[in-house]
Amino acid sequence: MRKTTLVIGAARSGVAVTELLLNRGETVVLTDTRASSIVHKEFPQILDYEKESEFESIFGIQPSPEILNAIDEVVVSPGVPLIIPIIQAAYEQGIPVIGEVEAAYRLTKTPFIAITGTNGKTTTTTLLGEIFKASGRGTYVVGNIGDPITNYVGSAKEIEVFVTEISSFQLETIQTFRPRAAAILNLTPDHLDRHLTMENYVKAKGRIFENQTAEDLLVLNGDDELVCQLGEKAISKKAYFSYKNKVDYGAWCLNGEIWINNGIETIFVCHESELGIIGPHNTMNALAALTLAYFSGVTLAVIVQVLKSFKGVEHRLEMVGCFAGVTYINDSKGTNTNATITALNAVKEPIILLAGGYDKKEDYSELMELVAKRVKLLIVLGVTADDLIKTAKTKGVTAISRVETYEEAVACAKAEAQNGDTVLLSPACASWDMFDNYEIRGRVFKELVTENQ
Ligand code: UMA
Repeated sequence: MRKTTLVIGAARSGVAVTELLLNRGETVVLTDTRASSIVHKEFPQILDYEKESEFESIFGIQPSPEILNAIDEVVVSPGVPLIIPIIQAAYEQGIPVIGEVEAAYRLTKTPFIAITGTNGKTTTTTLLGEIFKASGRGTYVVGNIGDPITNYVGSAKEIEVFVTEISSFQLETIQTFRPRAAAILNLTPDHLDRHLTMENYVKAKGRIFENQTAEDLLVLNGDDELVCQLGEKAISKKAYFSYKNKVDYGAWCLNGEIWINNGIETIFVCHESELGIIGPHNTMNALAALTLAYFSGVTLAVIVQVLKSFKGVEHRLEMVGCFAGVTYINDSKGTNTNATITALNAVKEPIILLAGGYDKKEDYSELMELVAKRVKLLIVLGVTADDLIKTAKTKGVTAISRVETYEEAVACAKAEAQNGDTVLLSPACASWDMFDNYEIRGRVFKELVTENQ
């Protein structure tokens, strides 16, 4: 009997899974609450699938639990909350519910290196991917970074590697996923609208090592108490990275020098000032990538060469340009308060900050304390605008402009900025109230900044 899979969510992950399963000769029912016209426009290949008898689509509604009668397995996209009725009904009926990461993992022999944490995932994953590529190994940089793993499962070879960014949403729906090396970069509150409590969020993150054995490597931030506590539960071989202390097995940066200890000897890596990415948070990302790469067998010479040449990623403290003496920085990937605090600490004053977006129920107090000290004008927009203004006022922030659109936000920043200022887009919120994702938000910002310059 042909296996029939219900794929929930027709965006990047769901469409990639659908294609993989159809290519394997399986039957797929693909659903999305978005209207079919929108889904078809974004993924025109679905029109071709719809001509085949092995494919059915249900768009524009939440599918009724009755359809589960014909379903063997459910594959859910990361952005779909597991509380929706169809998923709850599947759990009740004992129908397996997995995510795209698990679906990919089961169908490949290519090993995984997985990186999670609240902030720095994208930079660390990209950097590690560059290190592996420079070592000559076939490398796929995939996952939450924006490119589903299932896109490459059909073609990836066993000797190659998946360097994978993994979110808490994706970890919620793994079962057997076992990365040969994994890292937890840091843990601060994020996505509490979905996970509800910090405990649930941390638990989801900890699933990254639940299938690891003593042969697998787990790299932990030695300066983050919560990460260390969580790591105690792992049976994996542990390595640490630190900006504060030397470690017995792993890497550290002290007095501007980066070192690694492999359990036998301590080796000098390079000076912090030689890294291509700047700021203490980026040094931590570099230490994590160094530790993962070194203990996965990449030579130190290759690692050091890439650590020195890698200049960072799009939407993460990305320099857009300097116009009329004003520096514009795109940090659209700053989707939580901690990311924005990090960004504010990394750029030079005077600062005009653009913030606001989808409401993840975060507390903005700490952020606004910093805004009061470092920001000359706060421009807010999006669903969280009122909450941001309310908290900002309690912390003594007075220079606030509220706008409705990105056009208005950038126009306001351009009008107010003077020679020497930094205009920073770092919303502290997800983009989903106004955009499909933070990449589109960042690109819109960059277009508005650069037009007519
Ligand atoms: N939908 C339903 N029913 C629902 C809810 C949603 O049908 O009840 C539909 C939506 O209309 C949408 C789809 O389900 O079309 C959900 O898709 P998705 O949001 O999972 O989108 P993808 O394009 O598959 O993107 C996902 C990740 N998105 C999220 O986790 C929200 C992408 O991470 C990831 O790059 C991609 O898979 C490939 O692996 C983005 C992200 O914002 C970058 N991640 C969060 C973050 O980094 O903070 C976790």
